[in-house]
Amino acid sequence: MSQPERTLVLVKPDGVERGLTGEILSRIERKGYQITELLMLNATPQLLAEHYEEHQGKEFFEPLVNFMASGPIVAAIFEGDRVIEGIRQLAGISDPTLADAGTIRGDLGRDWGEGVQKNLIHASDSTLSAEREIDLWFG
Ligand code: FUP
Repeated sequence: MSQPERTLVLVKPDGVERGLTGEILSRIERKGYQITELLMLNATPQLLAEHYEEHQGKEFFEPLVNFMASGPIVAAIFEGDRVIEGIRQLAGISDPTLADAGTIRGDLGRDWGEGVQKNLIHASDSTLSAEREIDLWFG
């Protein structure tokens, strides 16, 4: 039998600070996916630079890393068939002002007039990034 698909979810510092950790994890659990690992941590700039390596050099990179290092993050591994696509769908698009109602970012997120999108959740976007990111945060 093949391994169940896994993905990395981060409740970002804005989600933790606003008391939305339970709501966010609960939406994913209610969809039917299972948490197999869970931790709360303060991420170092080094970890965040690796996590967001594809964005190095972009204008939002430094504000993004500063934001992600600004408070505790809840990191989780979720598993289930097509969990990567499923959680990306639940999360909604990156821009929280424009994310569809019904999604985590659309229902709970907004713009705050800062140089970075505070959009509550990170979810891996492919099997390759899921394995890389799980290794980074839980390895
Ligand atoms: P996502 O896959 O939705 O997490 O989004 P990206 O990988 O494209 O971007 C990573 C993070 O960078 C986003 F969650 C928010 C932030 N970002 C900005 O702050 N400004 C931008 O113009 C693009 C992304």
